[in-house]
Amino acid sequence: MSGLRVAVAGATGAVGREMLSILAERNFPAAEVVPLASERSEGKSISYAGGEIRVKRLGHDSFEGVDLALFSAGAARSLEFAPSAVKAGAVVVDNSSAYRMDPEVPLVVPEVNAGVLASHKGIIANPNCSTIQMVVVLKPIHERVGIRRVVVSTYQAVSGAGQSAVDELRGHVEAAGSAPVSAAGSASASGGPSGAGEAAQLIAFNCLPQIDVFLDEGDTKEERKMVNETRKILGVPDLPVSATCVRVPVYNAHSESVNVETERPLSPGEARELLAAAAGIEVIDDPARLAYPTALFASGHDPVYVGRIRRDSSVTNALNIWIVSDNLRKGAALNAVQIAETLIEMNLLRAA
Ligand code: 25A
Ligand code: L14
Repeated sequence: MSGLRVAVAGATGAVGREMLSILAERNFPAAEVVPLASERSEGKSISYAGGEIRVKRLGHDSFEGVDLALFSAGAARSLEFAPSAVKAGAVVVDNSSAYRMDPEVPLVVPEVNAGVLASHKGIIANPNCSTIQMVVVLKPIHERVGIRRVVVSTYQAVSGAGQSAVDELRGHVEAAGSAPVSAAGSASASGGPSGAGEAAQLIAFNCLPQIDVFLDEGDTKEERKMVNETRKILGVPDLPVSATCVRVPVYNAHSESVNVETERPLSPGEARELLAAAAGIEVIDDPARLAYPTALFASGHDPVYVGRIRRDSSVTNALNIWIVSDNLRKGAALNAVQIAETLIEMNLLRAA
């Protein structure tokens, strides 16, 4: 069998490594996988499908003969190199925020809006992880009863900020094992240890109400992304969405508390049935057995897990929902590979 030539830009990062393992695990029709990263990683071996492949340096000339390029090396690298990949004839699935709000670029979660892939012009954007797991749940509710407003608070794992942030949390936890960490003494005068440049305070044993940079109105960029991307994916440009994004000392998998106000009533029982039947969702919701999804449970798995579905009686039609998913998988690498699989099914990417 021939198969596709697939490049992974940022292959040595937290998301890039996950992309390689998901491609192998799902038997993606790849004849060859080319791992690309910075000069730091050039020449290193990286495991893929039980073997080892050699990392090459990402450059403008990396994409000759490449059919599909998965990018996860940050927005700056996507802006610089994705156009070269498209020029060379590749279809790009970009995991960064670089092109998401570009009206020419489809922003896709296959369970929600696969149809918009038909209009792609070479680049397809993979949404923000927190947005993906929320819209998978919002879509069936919106179709059934119409969504009037969404209020979400996130509990985001450090893996979202990359491998270095995971290493940093591990370092803090290990340091605390040998010497007590005091709340007052932990963050240094210079601002303390930092994650991917955004966390000026200790993340271990703490919750930081800041993900990405602050914007003019006091929102963070992560909060703004959740609002704008949710509207674009659901195709409701003026949908009222309010987000608060919080980093918590969890290694992997994001959790979210979501309040959904709807046009028409939807009982918790009906919502459970509706969501259990929806693609990509698993409902775990049995308070009598203390059954609800958690980050530790979701990490390493594909579904978007939903639980704690209950009525919010403070308004006429509203539900509270707890949503958990692996941010490196459905929130990033898995969704990107599913986009590629959907492109093949829709004959939008040269079939293998
Ligand atoms: O630059 P930005 O816009 O701030 O974005 C980069 C950040 O975004 C993360 C990414 O995670 C990084 O923290 N990221 C991107 N998309 C994401 C998403 N959807 C996302 N996080 C969550 N969800 P990362 O650090 O795990 O991965 C970075 C990958 O990008 C490659 N890369 C970086 N610069 C590059 C480049 N590739 C090509 N050209 C460039 N100029 C990077 O490759 C990695 O694959 P690498 O070779 O630089 O990384 C090798 C190892 O080195 C570690 N590392 C990272 N930073 C440093 C470092 N080591 C030493 N010093 C550093 N400053 C990495 O953890 C990796 O293991
Ligand atoms: O926009 O740090 O895809 O948890 C994904 C990871 C934003 C930040 C994105 C995190 C990034 C987020």
